[in-house]
Amino acid sequence: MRLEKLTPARIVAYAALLGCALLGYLSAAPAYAGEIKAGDLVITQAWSRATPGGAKVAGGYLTIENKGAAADRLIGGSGDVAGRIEVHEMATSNGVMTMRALDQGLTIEPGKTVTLAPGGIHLMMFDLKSPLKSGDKVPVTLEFEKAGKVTLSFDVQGVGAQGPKAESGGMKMQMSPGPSGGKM
Ligand SMILES: [Cu+2]
Repeated sequence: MRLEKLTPARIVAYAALLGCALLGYLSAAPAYAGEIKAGDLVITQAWSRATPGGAKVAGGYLTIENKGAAADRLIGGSGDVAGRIEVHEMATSNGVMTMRALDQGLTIEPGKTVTLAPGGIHLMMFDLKSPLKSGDKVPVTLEFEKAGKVTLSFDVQGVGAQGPKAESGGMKMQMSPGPSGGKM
């Protein structure tokens, strides 16, 4: 009989295997480990880029999902890493890349997911106190109109990174197609 093969020892072995598979899955999906909930908002994929040379500015990128019934707004941020953090928008007009501060903040409509990414809307960190190095986790406090203050860490990637590391397929699907060819 086939069932004879399923000895207790074998069951333990299977369980161990399953455990390893699960662990492997978890470590391959850091997006979930880095998920931060604040009120109706779910924030994932907070990342930044290493700063070359003596650069005093850096971008901050993240994905914000609004699971609530009312709009919220990302107003700004603060952190020890930078003298000042603003919400910025980058756009190309007549072939020229321009960047401006969103004085009214960034609205996240209910039921919508907004991704801050290179080439589009981003957080701008000014007057960096020290260079960002790949592998760093930079704590920053974001301020939302309704959800209030939310502290998270930017995962610092390499200088030329265009996205957060180890994106799972599922997360990629949720990301809106940002403007192409963005530099930051
Ligand atoms: Cu900017």
